[in-house]
Amino acid sequence: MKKETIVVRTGDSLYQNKLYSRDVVTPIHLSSTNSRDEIDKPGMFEYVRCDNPTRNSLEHQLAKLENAKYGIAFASGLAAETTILLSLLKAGDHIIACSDLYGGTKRLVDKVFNNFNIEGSYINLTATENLESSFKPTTRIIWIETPSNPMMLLADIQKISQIAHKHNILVVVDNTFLTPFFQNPLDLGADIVIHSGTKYLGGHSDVLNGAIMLNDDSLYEKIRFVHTATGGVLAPFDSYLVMRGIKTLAVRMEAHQKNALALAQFLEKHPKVDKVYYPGLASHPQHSLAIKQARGFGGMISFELKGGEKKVRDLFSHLKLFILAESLGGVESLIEHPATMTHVSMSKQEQQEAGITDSLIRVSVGIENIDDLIEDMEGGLNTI
Ligand code: P1T
Repeated sequence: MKKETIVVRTGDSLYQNKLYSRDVVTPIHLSSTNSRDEIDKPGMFEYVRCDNPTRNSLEHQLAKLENAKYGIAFASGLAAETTILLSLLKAGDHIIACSDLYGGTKRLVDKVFNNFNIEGSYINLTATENLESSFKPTTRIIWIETPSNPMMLLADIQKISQIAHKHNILVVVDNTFLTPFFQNPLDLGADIVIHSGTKYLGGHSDVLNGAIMLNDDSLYEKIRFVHTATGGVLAPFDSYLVMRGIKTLAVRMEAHQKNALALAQFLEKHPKVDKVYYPGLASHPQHSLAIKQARGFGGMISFELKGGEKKVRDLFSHLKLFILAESLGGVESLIEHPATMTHVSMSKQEQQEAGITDSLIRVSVGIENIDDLIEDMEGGLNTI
């Protein structure tokens, strides 16, 4: 099945023709518990934290989307990340991640897991030549965002997986930015894919959720156990919202990408813009890797404005269509300042090392008419 069919049909396929009502759309099963015939004879479902028909339908669909054997739905992207770290690490272990990763992920490792003697190292994963020199005997996981948030750097999933596996290190890829519509990390050798489904999977800025997809049976058992044991699971109503969002993932991603490319090309030519970071531009240093490992470039752009934070504030105050807000991946265009918003939990020095300057702006390009978006941006840039 092609992605356009998977997004529309697989979520409901577990239920179609099976319920007495013959619903075309999976119902929201709100029951928090399920009856059984005898004490030792539960039915397929026992208790909502363990399994739920609506959530299971979404999980079935999540797996199909990433060409995976298993999908697991979480209450947030960070709940998914926490569950991976709790399932696979123990005190004394070490994890390597890209230097510009979502600030909340870095905070989770450095300010929560660090209390349990888990250590994080943050390195540039665009080059793989020196990767092995950053390995320690205790390194268990390489955590990749590609494209990374917010610098839009790419990491070669296939190469990194080959190197990591020689050392029995697991590769986790956060596929939030490209979504399974454009990129399937498991097919490139990664062990686990995670998503903040709050972004493109949900797609309408109205539901917090996270996902893990993977193939390995024993990793699945470990992660599923912690999912149930710690309880960061996705609620039935939210599972329904994510499934509803996924049905339009294919058309939305095409539209996001078309608009993002046009806006990136416009920004690249504007005299008040210093640099544009978008993997779909020929000027992106890893444009050829983007073409090699993904089927698209996505809808996220970052750019440097000339003139620093004051100019950024000026620009934001003149924009009418771009909404000043954190998050990304909804149908509406959002704009933000990583240094003071999404990545504020990083120290100034960490921001500098990651390339997050005071002039950096991140845009989640929506699916509005591109002429309106460019007119708004042009008006703002010409006024400051
Ligand atoms: O917000 P939550 O669903 O818990 O997901 C966390 C997360 C994980 N991975 C990536 C790449 C992310 O971008 C995020 C959340 N990011 C934002 C809220 C943001 O504005 O970048």
